[in-house]
Amino acid sequence: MQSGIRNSLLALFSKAGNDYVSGQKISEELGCSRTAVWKHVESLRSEGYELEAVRRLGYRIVAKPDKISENEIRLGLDTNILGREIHYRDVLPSTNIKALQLAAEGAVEGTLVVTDEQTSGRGRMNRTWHSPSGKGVWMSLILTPDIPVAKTPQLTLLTAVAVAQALEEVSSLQMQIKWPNDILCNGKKIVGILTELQAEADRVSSVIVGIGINVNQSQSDFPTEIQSIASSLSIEQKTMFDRARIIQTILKKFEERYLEFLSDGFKSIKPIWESYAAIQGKEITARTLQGLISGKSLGIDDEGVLLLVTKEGDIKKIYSADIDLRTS
Ligand code: BTX
Repeated sequence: MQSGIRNSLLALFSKAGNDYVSGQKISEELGCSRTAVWKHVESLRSEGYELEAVRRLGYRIVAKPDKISENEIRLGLDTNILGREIHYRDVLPSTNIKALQLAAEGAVEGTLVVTDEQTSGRGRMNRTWHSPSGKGVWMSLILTPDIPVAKTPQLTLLTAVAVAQALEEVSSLQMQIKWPNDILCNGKKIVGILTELQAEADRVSSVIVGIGINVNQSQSDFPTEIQSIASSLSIEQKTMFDRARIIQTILKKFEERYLEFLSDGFKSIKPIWESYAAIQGKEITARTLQGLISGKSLGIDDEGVLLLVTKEGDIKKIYSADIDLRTS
């Protein structure tokens, strides 16, 4: 089926929601014969759509394949900047690596790189991010904000806020953000964020925001070494989720927060971030490149830097670290 016809047909079903769309209506809207309508419906079925056909009423979609193609993401996407270019591949080594390459080639702001499976998914400091096929959202956004390099860590916090808001909307689960880049659900890691940068002098030329979300994994899908720290939306909510819808919701929330950030700066993000903060007032240890610093978290300052008060009463600013919650 031609992609134009396929998109129009899916748009018709999408508009109808749970209602049936008659064969007559489809043939009128698509400008094709009734026999062609039947062929198009069969072709959707072969892609994994389940369509119910009822005499005199018509057709309706009862189940969509859990696929993330460019079309699935575009259909129903409600944004102006984010996702105007979508680069989808079934398999990529890492969406961040691909996005860095596309950005260097001049990709437009808002370009989305997304894949079903990563073979070399990356975490911070060259750690591995487990990204199996068919189970998660592995995506990167290319942004070109006109901001100094020093402000880019704020984009990691902005991303965490937008993703937490989107996941709460689609799942009704409660999210928490562990500074700077983890999103937790019931104390387990559900999302990782990796922000990478291309800069000239002190100005940003592009920021790659990589987002990894565990969506439909069961506990045994995780490698043993992370089974006790990782979880997925599906494990927590005991249902499966539509990954294309998750991506659409993230792009929508992200665009809202990003436009606020560009016009008002980090102060528009800070209070929302604080409402999700998992470590506020808690005893923590920050593992920084310079060594361990322990104390009580005072939250973030107006620039998004983590503040910590040691037991000697010194206030330390933490720019980059892994955070451990202290139990003793
Ligand atoms: P991070 O360094 O904070 O976390 C990496 C650590 O998290 C690993 O060492 C491991 O312990 C644990 N881990 C690995 N995989 C998973 C998983 N699926 N769920 C929960 N915990 C896990 C976090 O780095 C940043 C991750 C960003 C991933 C996205 S995916 C799209 C984009 N492309 C890419 O290569 N990376 C980003």
